[in-house]
Amino acid sequence: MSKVLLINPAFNINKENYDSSISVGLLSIATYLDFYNIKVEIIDGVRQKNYLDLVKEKVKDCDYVGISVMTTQIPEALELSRLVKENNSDCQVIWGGPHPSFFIKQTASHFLIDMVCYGEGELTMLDIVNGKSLNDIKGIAYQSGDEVIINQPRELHDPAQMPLFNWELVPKEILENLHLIPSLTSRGCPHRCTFCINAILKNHWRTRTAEQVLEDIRIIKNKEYFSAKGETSPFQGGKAKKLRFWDENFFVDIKRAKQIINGMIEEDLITPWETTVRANYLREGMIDEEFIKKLKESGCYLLSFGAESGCPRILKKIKKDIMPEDVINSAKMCLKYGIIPQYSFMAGLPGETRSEVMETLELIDELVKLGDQIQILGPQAFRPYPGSELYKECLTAGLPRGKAGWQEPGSLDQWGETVKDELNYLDVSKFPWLDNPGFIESLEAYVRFGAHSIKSAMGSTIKVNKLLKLFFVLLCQLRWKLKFFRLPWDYKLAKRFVTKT
Ligand code: B12
Ligand code: SF4
Repeated sequence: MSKVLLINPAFNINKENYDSSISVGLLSIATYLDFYNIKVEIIDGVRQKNYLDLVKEKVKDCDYVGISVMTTQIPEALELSRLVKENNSDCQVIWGGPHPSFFIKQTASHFLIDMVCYGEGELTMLDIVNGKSLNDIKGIAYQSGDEVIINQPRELHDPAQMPLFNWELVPKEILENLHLIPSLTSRGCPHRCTFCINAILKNHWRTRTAEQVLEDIRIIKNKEYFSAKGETSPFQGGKAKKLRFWDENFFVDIKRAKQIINGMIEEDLITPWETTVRANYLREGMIDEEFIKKLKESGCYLLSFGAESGCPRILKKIKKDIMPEDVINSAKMCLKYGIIPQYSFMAGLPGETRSEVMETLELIDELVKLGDQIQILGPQAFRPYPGSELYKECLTAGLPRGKAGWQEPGSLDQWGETVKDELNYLDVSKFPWLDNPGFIESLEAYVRFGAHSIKSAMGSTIKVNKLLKLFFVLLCQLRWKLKFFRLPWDYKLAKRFVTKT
C-alpha cells in the first residue's frame, strides 16, 4: 500500500503567533486520503522542532511526498525536495498550494519536482496515489521530455461530501499548542475583489451543511488534547482556546449561518469563536441587530473585516463593493454588542496617490477613535499575484516617471532567490509603480504603535528592548497626531532592532 508524507516547509522568517495556527490545507488532504485508507502523515516545519530529521527518517519508506508552498516558502521547499530525493530517489515529489497554482509551468519544469498539483488537492492527490494514469488526472502538471504537460483543471469539490477533519492525523505537539482551532465550514467566496486569491483562482462559494458544522464543533469540544489540564472543554478555564471558522466568507448564506448559530446556542455548543465577514453584510436582512445579538450569545468575540482602503476610488478599482461608511457602520454595530471588530488595510496599489493613502489613514483614525479595542492590521503594502488585472497593471501601466514595469522572476530558482530574505512575499522597495516605497512600508508600524493608546502599543509582542520600544512608540504617537509620515528614519532604525526569530 502507498505511503504519503505531507509537509509544510518552515517559513523563511518566523513571526510571533505562527504556532497558534496550522496548515489547514494539508490537514484537509490528509483527512481525505485517510478516509480512503491511504497511509498518510503530516510534518510541519513551521511548528515542529527537528522537522528535517523527521523528514529524513520518514521519507525512507515513502512513495509520495506532497509539499505545500506559498511563494515565501520556495527556498525551504526546494531544499526539502532535494533532501527527499537524496534519501529516497524513488519517492515522487509533488508540489501544491498557492505558488504552484499561480506558476504552474515554471514550477513543474523544475528538475527536483515530479508533479505539480494546482488548485484543490484532496481529490487530485487521491488519484495520484491510487496510480491513475497521468493523462487522466485533472489538476496536475508535469514535465515530459522537453515539454510541460498541463492537464485540464479539476472541478471544485463539494465540501458537504468531504469528511470532517481527522485531528488524529496532526502531530500531538501541534495540537497541544494550537490556540485557534479551525473549523472550515465553506470554501471560496462569491465576490470579485481583484487582488484576492479567491477571485483570481475562481474559487466559487460552496458549503458544508449546518448539521456537519455543529458535529465538527462537538468533536473538537470532546478532544482531550485541546483542553488545558484540569478543564473538561478546550473552551473553558484560564487557558481557554478559541475556535475560528476558517472560511473566506462565513456569512454568504445567512439562513445557513443562522442555523449554525442557533444550533450552537440550543445544543450547548457555546464557544468563543471568530471569523471573517464583509463590512456591508452588517445590515437589515443580513447581520442585523437581532442576529448580531445571537452571534454574541453563541460566543462570537471577534469579527475580522477586509476594509482595504479609505478611498472610494481605490475601493471601486479593486471591486471591493464596499464603501468607507460600511466600515464605520460595522465597527459601531460590533462595539455596541461587545464584539471586537478587526480591520485589515493595504496601500501602494498601482496608480494610488499619496493623498489616497492618507484617506486610508484618516479612516483608521476615525475607527480607533470609536474604541481602542478595535484592531487594525496593516496597512500592508499591496503585493500583486499573477492572473489578476492588477498584476498586469504592475507589469506595464501606471508607473511613475516613465519607469519600466516590474520584472517578474523567470524561473522557480529565481523566485527562490527573490524571496529568500522576505517576510512579506516581495521587497516593496523594488516595486517600480511606487513613487515612495519607504512611506508605504513604514505605515504598518506607524499605525500599530501610533494610532492606538500608548498602553496597547506597548503591549504588542514585538521582541525588542523595552526602553527602545517606548521611545519608538512615543515618536509614532507624535507622528500619528501630526499625520506626518515623511522621512521614516525612525522606522528604518527600529526595524534593525527587532529580533527575527
Ligand atoms: C491560514 C493562512 C496562513 C497561516 C498558516 C499557513 C500555513 N501554511 O501554515 C499563517 C497565518 C501562518 C500564514 C502566513 C503567511 N501567509 Co498566508 N494565508 C493563509 C490563508 C488565509 C488561508 C490558507 C488556508 O488555510 N486555506 C484553507 C485550505 C483548505 O486551503 P489551501 O491552504 O489553499 O490548501 C488547498 C490547496 O491550496 C491545495 N494545496 C495546498 N497545499 C498543497 C500541497 C499539496 C501536496 C497538494 C497536492 C495540494 C495542496 O489543496 C488544499 C486543500 O484543498 C491564505 C489565503 C487563502 N485564501 O488561501 C493565505 C495565503 C496563503 N498566505 C499568503 C501569504 C503571503 C502569507 C505570508 C507571507 C504573509 C505575511 N506577510 O506574514 C505569511 C508566510 C510566512 C512567511 N514568512 O513565509 C498568501 C500566499 C500568496 C503566495 N503567492 O504564496 C495567501 C494566498 C494570502 C494572500 N495574500 O492572498 N498564512
Ligand atoms: S470578499 Fe474577501 S474573500 Fe471574497 S473575494 Fe473579496 S477579499 Fe476575497
